[in-house]
Amino acid sequence: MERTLILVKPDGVKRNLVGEVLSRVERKGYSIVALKLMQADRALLVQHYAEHEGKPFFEPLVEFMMSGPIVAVVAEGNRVIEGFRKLAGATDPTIAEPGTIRGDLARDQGTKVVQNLVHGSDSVESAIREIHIFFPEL
Ligand code: IDP
Ligand code: MG
Repeated sequence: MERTLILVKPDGVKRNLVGEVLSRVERKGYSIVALKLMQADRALLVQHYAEHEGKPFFEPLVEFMMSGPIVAVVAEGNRVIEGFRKLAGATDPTIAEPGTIRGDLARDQGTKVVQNLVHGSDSVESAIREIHIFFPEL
């Protein structure tokens, strides 16, 4: 069965949207198989966002992700990687379709990094890599 890594980012936790995000995942029919509230440190985030190192938003992204607790989740189901990306919507919350997490619940805050509530793995390879970073015990 396919698995994906979902993160509720610090903006989502601060706005008390953890239940809203998890509810959408569960209502879609995916199962939550691991979950933790945690404070991510720089080393973990640099590893997680390695593909973005060198981009102008990289440092703001790491700072933002360290700005408060996050919720890390492993969800499971057939095509859950693609399915959660659809639930999340486009990276830019202004562009994200209404009906999606980002489209319904986030907007442009004028910050250097886009604050868009959630992360979802984008491929099978990414999911395996990212789940191992956040849940080495799995
Ligand atoms: P994704 O989260 O939709 O997969 P990625 O391109 O992997 O988007 O980017 C990771 C995160 O970095 C985004 O969710 C967003 O928070 C931030 N980000 C991506 N592109 C930009 C940008 O062009 N400007 C500012 N922040 C960005
Ligand atoms: Mg991504």
